[in-house]
Amino acid sequence: MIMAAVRLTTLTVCGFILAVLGLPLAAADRPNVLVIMVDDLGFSDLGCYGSEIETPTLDALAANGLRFSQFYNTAKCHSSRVSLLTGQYCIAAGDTSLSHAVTSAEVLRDAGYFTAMTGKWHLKQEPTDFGFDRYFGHLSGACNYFKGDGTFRLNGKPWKVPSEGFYTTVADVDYGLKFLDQAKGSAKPWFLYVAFNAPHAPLQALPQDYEKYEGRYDSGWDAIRERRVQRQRDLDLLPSGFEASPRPDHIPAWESLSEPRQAFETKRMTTLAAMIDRVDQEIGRLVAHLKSTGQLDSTLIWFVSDNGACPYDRVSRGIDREPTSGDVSLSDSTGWAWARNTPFRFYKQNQFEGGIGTPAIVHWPEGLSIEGGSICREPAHLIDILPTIAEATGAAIPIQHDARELRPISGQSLMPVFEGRQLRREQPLHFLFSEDRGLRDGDWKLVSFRRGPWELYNLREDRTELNDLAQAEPRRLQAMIDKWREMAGEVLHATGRTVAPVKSEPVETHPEWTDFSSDPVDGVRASAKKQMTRGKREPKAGTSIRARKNTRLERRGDRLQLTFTGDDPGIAVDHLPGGLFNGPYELSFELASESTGDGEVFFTIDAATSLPRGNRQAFSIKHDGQWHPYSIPIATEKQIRKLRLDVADSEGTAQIRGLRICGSSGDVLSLIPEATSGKR
Ligand SMILES: [Ca+2]
Repeated sequence: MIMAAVRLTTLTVCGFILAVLGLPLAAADRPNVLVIMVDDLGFSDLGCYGSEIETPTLDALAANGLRFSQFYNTAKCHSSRVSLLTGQYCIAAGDTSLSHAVTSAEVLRDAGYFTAMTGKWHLKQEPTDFGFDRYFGHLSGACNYFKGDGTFRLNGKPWKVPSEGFYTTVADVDYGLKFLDQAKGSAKPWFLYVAFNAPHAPLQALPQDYEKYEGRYDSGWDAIRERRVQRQRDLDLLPSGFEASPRPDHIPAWESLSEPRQAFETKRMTTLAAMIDRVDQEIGRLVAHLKSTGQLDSTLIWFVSDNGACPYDRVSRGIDREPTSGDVSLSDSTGWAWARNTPFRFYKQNQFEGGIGTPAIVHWPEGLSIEGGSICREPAHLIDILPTIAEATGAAIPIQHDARELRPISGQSLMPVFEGRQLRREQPLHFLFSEDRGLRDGDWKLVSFRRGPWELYNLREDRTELNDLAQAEPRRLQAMIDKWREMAGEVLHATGRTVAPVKSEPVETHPEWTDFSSDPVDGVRASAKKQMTRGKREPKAGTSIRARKNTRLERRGDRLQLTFTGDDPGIAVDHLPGGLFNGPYELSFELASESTGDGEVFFTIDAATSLPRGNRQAFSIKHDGQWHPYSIPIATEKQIRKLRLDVADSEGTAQIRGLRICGSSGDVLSLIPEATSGKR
C-alpha cells in the first residue's frame, strides 16, 4: 500500500485507520463487492474494448466507471481463479489446493460479510470449504451449458441439473439473485463472486441469442479483426498509432477457406457472440437488481476474464446442426481466437498480450473519485484484486492460519488508481503457466512461448509485441531473465520443469491449434489429427487403459509414458472385468512425475455411471521426476467397474509402473503387468 501518496476519501481514511486498529468499519460504510469473472473471453470481445458483439450493460458500467488498458490475468483458467481469490501467484498460493493462501471470501467473511459464489470453481474441494457461506455451480472446469455435469453443488450438497429449461449462464445469476436476497436478510454487507463458464467451450447458445447473431460473421475473421482494430483506435484504449499484429502463418486467410470450412467457422463465431451477449444480459439482471434496491452506487463491481480467447480446437459434435441444445457442442477455433484477441498475438495459456490481456472494468460511483469512463493505462493484475477489496472494505488479510502455511500476497491495492493517482508497482509482474513464461517490469516485457527462446519487447512503444529487442538489448534481457528466475524461486516457489532453461530453437506451433488442412469432421478431434490419433492408442497388453483428454499415452515395456498437453489429463479404465474380487481395494502404483497438481482417483461400482460421477479420492503427488510409490484406498464393499486416475492438472509428463488393484484379502488385478520380454 502506498497510503502516503493517496488523496484519501472519507471512506479510505476510515478503512485505513480502522483496519490498523483491527476494528471493522460500520456496516453502512462498507461497500458490497461483486466480482464477475468470465471464461476464455478475448481482449476485444466487449463493445467497450472494440467488439461488434452487443454488450450494453458492461459498456454502461465502463462508461460510468473505470476501464484498464493493461490488466493482466494468468492466461489460464485455474491459475487465474487462484490469483483472483488469493492475491498471490498460483504456484505460490499452493496451486489448486490453496494450501498457502486465504481467499477473499475468508477475508471478507471474517470481516463480517455475507459471502456467496455462483458458477465455475475449478479448484480443489468446494467454495464452501474456502469461506463462501453460499455456493451454487459446478466444480468442474467446463460442462454442457444445457445439461450440466455431475459436479454441481448447492451449498456443499450435490445438486441435480434439471432435464429441461436449464442453461448455466442464466442459472448462475438466478442463484446469485437468490443469495443477494438472503444477504439482505442477514443485514450484513455482502460479497458475491460470479464465475461464468461462458464463453468457454463447448460452444452452445440459447436459440434466441444465436438467432440474433446469424449472418453477422459471414465476412470472416480478417474483416472482423480489421473492424475491431478500427474500433479500438476510436476508443483510444491503446497507444495512438499502435500496430495490430498481422495474421500468423498458422491461420489461413478467410477467403482461402473451403465453403464447408467457412460455414462451420461462421457457426462457431455466431455461437460465441451469442454466449457473450447472454453474459451481458445476465449481468444486466444483476445490475437492475442493484439499481432497484438502491445498492448500485455503493457496490464495488469488478469485471475480468480469466484468460484470452482459446485456440484449442478439440472435438465438435453435431456440426451440421445449430448449437442451440445440449446435443450439439462446437469447439474453439484458432482463427477466431486470433480475431477475438485483437490487436495482440497469441492466445489462452501463452504469456503474450493475447493470452494475458483482459478487459477489466470497475464500477463504484461512491468509491471512485475519477471521472466516469476513465481509462487506467498502468499495468495491473488479478493479484491486485484481493488487496484492493481489503482496503476498500477495511478488512484485514491475515498472515497466519491454523491449517495453512501462508505466503505473502504479491498483489497491491489499486485504490490509488481509483483516486486518479499513479500506482507505484513494488515488484515486476511475474507470469508462468506450464511452459509459457513472462515478466512485466515497467515498460518492458520478457516473454517465452512454450519454453522457446526468450523475447524482449518495449510495450510503451510496441504493445502488440512485434519488434523483438532480445538481440539489441542483451544486458536488459539477461537482467530480466535473472529477475524472472529469482521471482520463480523466491516468490512462487516453483521447481522442476516449470523453471527448466528455455530451448535454443524457436517453438512455433501447438498440437491443439486448428488444423485447417481439411474440412471439419463431426465427432473427430479437429486439431493436429496425427498427434492425437497416436494419443488415443491403447496399450496392447493388460486391462484396457485409455488416455483421457489432453493425454498422449505410450506403452514402454512395463511402464506407461504419459504426455499431458492441456487441462485435466489422465488415464481411465472403462470396463473392469465382471467377477472381480470385492472391495475394499487399494489402487497401487509407482509414479515419476514432471508436472503440477494434486492427484485424483474417480471410481464407480455401477457400469452405467460415467465418471467423474461416482466417488472421488484426492491424494498429493511429488513432482520431482523421481519414482515414488502410491497406494490409494478405494472404499467400497462391492466390485469396482470403472476407474479414472488423474496425476496432473496441466501440461507435463509422467511415468507409471506397477499399476494394480489390490483387494483386502490379498487378491491383485495387475493393470500394467510386468514386461515379460525382458526389455525394460
Ligand atoms: Ca478460462
